[in-house]
Amino acid sequence: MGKIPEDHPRYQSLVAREKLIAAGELVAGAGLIAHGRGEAFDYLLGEKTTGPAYSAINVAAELLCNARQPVISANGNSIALAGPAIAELAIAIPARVEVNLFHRSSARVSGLAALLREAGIEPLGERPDFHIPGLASERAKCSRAGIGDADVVLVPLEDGDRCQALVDLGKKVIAIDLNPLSRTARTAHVTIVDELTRCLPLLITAVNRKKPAGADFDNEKNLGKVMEQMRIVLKNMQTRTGEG
Ligand code: PTJ
Repeated sequence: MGKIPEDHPRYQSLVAREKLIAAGELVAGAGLIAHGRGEAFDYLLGEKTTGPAYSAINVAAELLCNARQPVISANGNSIALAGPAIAELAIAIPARVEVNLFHRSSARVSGLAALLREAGIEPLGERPDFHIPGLASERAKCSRAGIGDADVVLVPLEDGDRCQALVDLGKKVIAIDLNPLSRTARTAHVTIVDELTRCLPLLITAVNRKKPAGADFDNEKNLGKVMEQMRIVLKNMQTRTGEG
């Protein structure tokens, strides 16, 4: 990783980019594009965890802790950006982690699994023995002992088709996605609209606290509140630049 000065105003963002680049082919080419889209939405959130994201984090923590078989589905971007935090979350819940890729190759799966082993957990995903019905992409290939039998699945940086397929299979889906307009965000039962590396430590804290989050969470309404936050950020920007 090139030396990034810690006082650079965009330090965190530059570190994230370097991590994705340093992962080489373990991150899909399309993963870099997906990251850029995420960054654009993060600007609209003021690059901060919002109130609605905190609500979703608390509900997600409760769902994961109360699940019969919680599973964290991890892809190239999520492991390159946050492998150790994913491992820490899995241990805290406790949950299994499954490497599940859209752009699947055995080299990528085993390389990403090795990164998770370095982070201290034994992941699933290298020997798929279950097929998610109704899904044409390679993401359909998964493990019965993981996503196949899971009742709650946490999916950071998801593609909308698989989110829908998991919901159709009767699973509770928690998404982490900076884009509140995405199909994933709108299909999941609980969507944390926040940056992955920013919200994982908060999710770990919420899991460890084990505080009931309340049963009246409505994902659609919560997404509406996120969009309202974006509107406020834009309005404040306009005012600051004298265009308001
Ligand atoms: O590793 P693979 O082969 O499984 O491929 C992974 C990618 C990311 C290429 C694949 O899942 C994909 O194409 O995803 P999408 O459909 O582009 O969706 C990614 C979503 O994640 C977008 O809505 C982005 O806004 C969002 N996103 C990107 N970076 C982050 C993020 N959300 C939270 N934190 C981020 N760091």
